[in-house]
Amino acid sequence: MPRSATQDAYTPRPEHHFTFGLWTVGNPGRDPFGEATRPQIGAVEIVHKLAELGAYGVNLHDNDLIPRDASPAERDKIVKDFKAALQQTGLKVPMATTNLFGDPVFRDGAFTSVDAKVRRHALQKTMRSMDLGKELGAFTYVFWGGREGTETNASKDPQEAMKWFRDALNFLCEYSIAQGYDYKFALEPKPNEPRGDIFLPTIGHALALIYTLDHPEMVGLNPEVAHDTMAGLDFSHGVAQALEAGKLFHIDLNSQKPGRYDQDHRFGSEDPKAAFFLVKLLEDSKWSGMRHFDSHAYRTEDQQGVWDFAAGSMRTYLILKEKVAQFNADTQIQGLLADLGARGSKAGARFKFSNELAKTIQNEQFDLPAMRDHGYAYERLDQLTMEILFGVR
Ligand code: GCO
Ligand code: MN
Ligand code: MN
Repeated sequence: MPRSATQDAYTPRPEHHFTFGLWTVGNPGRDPFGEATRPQIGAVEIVHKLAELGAYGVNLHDNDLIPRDASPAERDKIVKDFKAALQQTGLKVPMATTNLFGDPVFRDGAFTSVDAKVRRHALQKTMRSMDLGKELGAFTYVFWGGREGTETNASKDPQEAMKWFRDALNFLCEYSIAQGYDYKFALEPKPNEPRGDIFLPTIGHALALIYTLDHPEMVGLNPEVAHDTMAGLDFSHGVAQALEAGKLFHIDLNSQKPGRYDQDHRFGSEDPKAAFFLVKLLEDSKWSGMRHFDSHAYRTEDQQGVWDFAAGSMRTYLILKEKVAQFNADTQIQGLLADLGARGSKAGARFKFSNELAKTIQNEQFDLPAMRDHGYAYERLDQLTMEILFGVR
């Protein structure tokens, strides 16, 4: 048993639906300035360790499991061994995706490369990877367009690139339907890295594209904490907008300091307050999706550090979930929220146009001096929230 897997109220279990990517715990610590700092952990070993730690599933890119140049016989053997490990442990593969960024052929993008042959190859690779995902039981298919973008806008017409991107998604939706795969597609926005600028940089950009597709009902979002935080945005607001639109199909949990490279740190480690409000949003709305960690251990770590990182990610989520329950049961906090409710913050307190209501509002007399004087008590509310987070309440 790894040293971090203590048995207490925060011990993860499969029903919590925590998942990791093969590429996350499998990250060997390579970065643009230095080589790997720990050996690559094999897929079968990852499956056994994650199951031991209480995870529900493991997700993958095609090439996390099957090396690029594997022969068909090698492929079949790798898939067979991987499936046997899943069978033995009960671990699931809820999500699959394609590596459309590692091979130099994708240096100018995959679905938005100016080279039409590259765009066709990207479709071929994705269709094969969708076949693999289905073979492993995946029902969500993620599209992270890491190389879809530019360093110089002299290179391609961004309007044309949007059309290529849309064509690819339409094509692959049809492929999923034709094969009877029943996939839900989840677009993952990111502002930059590895391209200087990436197309569909935010949740809002991706959402807007979805409604122009042939099958908007098949396509939603896979937002990531780090990516919105890099852009200086409030991640919970983006996730809320996706949720409200019924478009939160998947989520990448991790942690990030604003204004940096994509750090992909352990969930909750950089901004516990933002992580708390994210967990609150997901739990209060009873969102049924997978709690996926797209993050990796610090480069300083050896293999034990990787398992400490994985256990810590799940543990932090469960600790924050308990804090959410505490917030929701706190009489002082609920009293302050009831005051806001009485002022009209309750769900459903909305205005819908009718001629009659328009007339009423036109003739309404407002006590503006009193309204101007009335504070909101958010200082008290936030301090009480912080005291819950600090553990003194
Ligand atoms: C990143 C991305 C990736 C994607 C992954 C799945 O670190 O920049 O988040 O990790 O999530 O490739 O598509
Ligand atoms: Mn990331
Ligand atoms: Mn991600």
